[in-house]
Amino acid sequence: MPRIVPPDDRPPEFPPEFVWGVSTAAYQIEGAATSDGRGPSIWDTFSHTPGRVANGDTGDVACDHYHRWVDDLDLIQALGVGAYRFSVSWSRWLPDGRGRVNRAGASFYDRLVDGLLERGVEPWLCLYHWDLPQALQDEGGWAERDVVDWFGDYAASVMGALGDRVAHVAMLNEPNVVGLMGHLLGIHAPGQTDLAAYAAATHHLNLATGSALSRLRSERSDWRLGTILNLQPVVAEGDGEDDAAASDLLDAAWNGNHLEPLVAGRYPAVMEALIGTAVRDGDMERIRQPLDWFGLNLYSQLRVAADPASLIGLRLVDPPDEAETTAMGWEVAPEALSRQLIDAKARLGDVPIVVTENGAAYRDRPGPDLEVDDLRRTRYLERHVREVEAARAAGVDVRGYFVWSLLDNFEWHEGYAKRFGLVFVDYATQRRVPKRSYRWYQRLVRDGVVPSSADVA
Ligand code: IFM
Repeated sequence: MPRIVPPDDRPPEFPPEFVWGVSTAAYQIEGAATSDGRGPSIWDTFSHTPGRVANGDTGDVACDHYHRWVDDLDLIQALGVGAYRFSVSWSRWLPDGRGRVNRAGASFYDRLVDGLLERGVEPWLCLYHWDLPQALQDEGGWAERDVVDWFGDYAASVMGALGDRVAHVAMLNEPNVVGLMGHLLGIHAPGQTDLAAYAAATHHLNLATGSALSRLRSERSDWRLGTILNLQPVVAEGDGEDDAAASDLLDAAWNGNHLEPLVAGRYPAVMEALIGTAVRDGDMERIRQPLDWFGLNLYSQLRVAADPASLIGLRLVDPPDEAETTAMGWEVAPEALSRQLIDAKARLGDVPIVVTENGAAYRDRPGPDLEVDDLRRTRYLERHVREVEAARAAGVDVRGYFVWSLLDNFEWHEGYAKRFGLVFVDYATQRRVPKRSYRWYQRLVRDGVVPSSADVA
């Protein structure tokens, strides 16, 4: 696909109503894993299993946000963003996954929401960011069809309590990662490597999304309901027919398995035989629901080649030597963002799109006072925001952009070594120190014009 260039060389500009935000997730920042009646989640179990997470790291303490949320909200306010996307920990809300609400846990989110509103920051609430209650995993988790109702009841409970102050709600964050990494590759919780579990979980994640969307919509018409997918363009290395087939398969597994059911009420053709085993009459209609907004998370692109020796006939290809990569090994490919936005518009039609995550991990080297001159992250963000501008200029209705992440945090199976924050966290003392990228973003949000990363110290 050709590179998209803005129509002229004027500085990119964003209108005042454009939503600037930062994103986090409960298990990655809250800590307080056993405080105030929180029940265990699959990530507690997984991270406490030796060998699962780098360095033996767990989310037990993380950024201790559960106790330091006031300071963290002050950092958000000083950043100047209009919105903060956070997730609710299902097992903090419902320790057993269903039934009894944990009042102390629920009141944490109550105070958080009030604290945001007092600071003029709009809460964007994500109902599920990967931390399924362990009690529900013990009954089959996402591979068990009952999870659709468990999730719907939990969603209704959270929104029943917070929905008088929270309008923007996302159902799930990145169900493709939950399915692929959690149930097929086993590198995320619950650590399964089971094709049947993957197929069932994939379908139940979609069904839970659609069912909760329609349930919440029937309860209140002024909630702005959406969901969040991680989509990445797939690039075939090689031009053989088998490379094209490999690319189609990866595109279906990574992107299509969740986007196509949502917008078109069907699975990608190459996936139908596998996932169809979990589908019952009427399911696809339940999944295909109108959205008030669609959340796109994008970090990079995927390169793939045919590989007859692999079980599934493909292998991921490393970026070329000359390509710039982040500490995750992900290729820096800003143009993937405008391409993906344009592609998403083609599939979603008029649904407004919000970039709900974009950011980069680097090996930040703090100075003597822990200050971090993260020019590479700042440059990464600058280049990606320019692609958002390019996509808008090309007619895509992008309404907002959220940086991942406010704080350095627990990066799942990579532990704490991978830092994505605009704010450096010294885990020994829990001291927070804004990085150069924080100041750069502060200026962008203030002016609505993309500053050059070189101009912000
Ligand atoms: O940290 C994660 C986040 O939880 C989901 N999206 C990708 C981020 C970086 O890996």
